[in-house]
Amino acid sequence: MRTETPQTILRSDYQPLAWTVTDVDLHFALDPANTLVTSRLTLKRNPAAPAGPLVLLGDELELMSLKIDGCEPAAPRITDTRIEIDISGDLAGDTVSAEIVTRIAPEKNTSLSGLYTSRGGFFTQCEAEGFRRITWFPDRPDVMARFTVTLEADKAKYPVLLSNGNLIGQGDLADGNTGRHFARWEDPFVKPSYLFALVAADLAVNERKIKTMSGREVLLQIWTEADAIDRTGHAMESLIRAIRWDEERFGLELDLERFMVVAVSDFNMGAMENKGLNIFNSKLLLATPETATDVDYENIEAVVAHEYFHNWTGNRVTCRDWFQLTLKEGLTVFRDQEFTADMLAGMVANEGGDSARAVKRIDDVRVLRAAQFPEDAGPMAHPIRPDSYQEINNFYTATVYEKGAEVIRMLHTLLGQEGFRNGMDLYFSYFDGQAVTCDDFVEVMSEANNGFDLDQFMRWYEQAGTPRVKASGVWNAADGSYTLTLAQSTPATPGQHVKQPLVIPVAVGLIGADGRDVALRLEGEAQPGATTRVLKLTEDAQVFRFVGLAGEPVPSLLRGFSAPVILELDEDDARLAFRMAHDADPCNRWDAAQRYAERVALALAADPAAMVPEAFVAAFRTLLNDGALDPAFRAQALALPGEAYLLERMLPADPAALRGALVRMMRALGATLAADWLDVVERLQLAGAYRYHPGDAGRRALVNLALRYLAAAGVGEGLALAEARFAAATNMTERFGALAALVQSASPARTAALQAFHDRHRDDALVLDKWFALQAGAWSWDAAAESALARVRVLLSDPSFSLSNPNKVYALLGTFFRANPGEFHAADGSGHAFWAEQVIALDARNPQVAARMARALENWRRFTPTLQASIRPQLERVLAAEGLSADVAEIVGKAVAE
Ligand code: 0A1
Ligand code: ZN
Repeated sequence: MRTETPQTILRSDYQPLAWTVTDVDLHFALDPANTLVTSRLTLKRNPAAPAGPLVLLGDELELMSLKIDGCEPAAPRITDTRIEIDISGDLAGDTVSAEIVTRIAPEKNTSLSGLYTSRGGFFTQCEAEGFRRITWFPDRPDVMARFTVTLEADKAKYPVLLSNGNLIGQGDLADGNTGRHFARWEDPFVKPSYLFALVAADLAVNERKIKTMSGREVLLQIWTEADAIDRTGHAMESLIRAIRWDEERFGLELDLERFMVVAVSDFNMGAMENKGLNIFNSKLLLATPETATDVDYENIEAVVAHEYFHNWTGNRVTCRDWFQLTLKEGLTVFRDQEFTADMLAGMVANEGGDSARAVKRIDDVRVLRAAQFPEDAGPMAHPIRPDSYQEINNFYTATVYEKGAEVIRMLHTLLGQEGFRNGMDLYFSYFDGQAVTCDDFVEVMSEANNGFDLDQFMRWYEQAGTPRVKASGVWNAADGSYTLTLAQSTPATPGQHVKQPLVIPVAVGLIGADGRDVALRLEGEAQPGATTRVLKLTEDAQVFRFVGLAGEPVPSLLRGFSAPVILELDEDDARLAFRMAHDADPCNRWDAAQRYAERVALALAADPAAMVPEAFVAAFRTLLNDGALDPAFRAQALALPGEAYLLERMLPADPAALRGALVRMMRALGATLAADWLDVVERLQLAGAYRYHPGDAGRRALVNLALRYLAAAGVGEGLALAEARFAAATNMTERFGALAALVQSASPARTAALQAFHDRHRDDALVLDKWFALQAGAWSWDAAAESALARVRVLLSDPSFSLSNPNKVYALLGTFFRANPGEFHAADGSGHAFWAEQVIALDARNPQVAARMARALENWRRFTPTLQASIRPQLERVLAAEGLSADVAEIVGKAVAE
């Protein structure tokens, strides 16, 4: 949809509709150029709303006919996007029927929202407002109806016809319709229109029957193009594990006779939880050891579980309006994070499993810091429940998802596992089949926990910005006490200048001089207790006094990352090194290494002549050689913090200077620790067939990291190992890890390796995405290296690249814009001009994808004045582009607003 002046929608404007829908009967005569959609609705006066007209919403639809109770309505008010019909009193009773015929052209739908074609099949994506691109409808999540769907299509081209729920009929069509067939589906559960889905395509199926906890037999199906059916095994196993986990942890059972998952190659997001018919971006569903890395395997398991978990948190209980999005997303991300932690820990249960759980938590924290913290510090900053939006598709954000999950995690921390579960049980008992709000959720959590006071906690839903917690400690040797002062503040964000104190659970430990945790005793307590405890910070500042200590402790704060805040704590290098070596909390141990690396990186960026401090390298060496530590943990702790996160910590942000610093650090750590890294490669090498297993994955990750450092430093033996490993690899994790090491180096072998990789996987779109991304993200390691922009431009015209395929765009342009700031922000401004050119080109096809790319420059005001001067005209150029979408207009408009 194109708009001239962006409209702002306010949360405070919510009104229930006067007419809602109870039953929907859809008929699709499918054809790529000319699909006819007949919709028969049963509409009901909504007793909870003031009287008003029947409202139907549409977007790019051709209305063929419209009848109310069998007749043309007298004076409908029709615009491009809205139909209003007054239902006269005598017609009305309390229900009316509507019959609406609409014509659409799925093959022309390049936005991938609504009904579209992909590789010759039909697919839908209706969240958030795609259903109105299929037919006229009160397309809002608070309208929950029962759907029956009939699909008709050419049988040879589209042998498989799927929709939500249960199959209740199928067959060939009679005379006049030769070659066409139909299928009829009925969904027994009420649902909002955003959960509607259909698929009509030539697909193969991998299916399994299992019994649910109550003993019902259910059919699980994974559908994909026939040549990829052998890649669906991991997704199927993941689905079964997710079903079992939800039964055990939350007592939630699959409620359908059949649960289907379909892979599609062209998809804007990761996957979609349509009722009984999940649709997945193929990159998050299909895997074999030969084509997918350990990280892909883990992501697939997490996303399969995420979409499955939505069946209860999202589908059975849904959102009243889109401002409540975090109600389903924050909660479901929390659930999938817990699921993954349990699965990983379960696979290494004989080693305790705790490290695997911590490694997962660190992954999640890394994502939050790299994606959500910058969002919260820029023009798009919003509370997890926003107050306004221009385009809802721009609010599927790290804040709503990841910070939203942190908010749920804090609730879980405050209420405990059992209290949280009781709250969930009560939530479903009250709200099953309804569309509700975040207040409803938090209230029910309180009610299930003896009225636990969560009033102040609600501010997490209201305030944007990442809170700062400043900690300071005073040791009193005379009485053996340690006084910890915690003070909180949240910076102003656009439109929200004054912030109130939040409820912040701060998990605390104190480490003794011997490196061991001491048992904690707060003033007034008779006995020392556990070694980690959660302090509740609710005021602007609070003092906590620990007593009975034998010596000055080293504080370890925010253990397990107990709240989504930035912890400010004055620690010198020696103390960071001490915590790197001893902190009993793996999250904080990792964080100590990150803080140390950050400090060094920012110092080197400020002074091009500075050297990497020896003490820093020594601290890394100690960690690297600590054989008692899980390799997966070591791989995380020894990886430098991400560039995006560091830029966020640098003011003014200077990507070129930071890149220079990181290059020096990689080289110093690679060269000085060369023998240690080589030793790691040798010792941790795995033999035997690939299996997806956290123990193996950790070893592969550490070996790949070792190769990265060695190659970056140009260590001959390391480069030779990378080449050998690349040639001999038997799985994608090892092959790609070795390739990445070579490409991220000055080695001349990188060109031939890239070519060999391309030749081997030339027909595999998903693997080629990795090939594109690797080149777009590569740094320049020697003066002779071609610029990343030059490479990206060449790759744009590679025959396997396409601007119409979101995965390709994310791999090539997304990686260049977001994961290669050192090159994207080249001093000559060439990257910025390229950005504007590409955003405008993309916007004409797919506004959602364009808006995601546009976001790469939203934090431009944090950059150096020179860069700002280069970026501003490009933002203005995009904003002035003719026919700019509401999606991009919102992002860029907010970025340039004073
Ligand atoms: N609800 C899905 C994500 C999703 C959101 C929007 C989409 O199209 C605009 C597609 C998918 C999830 O959380 O997995
Ligand atoms: Zn979701």
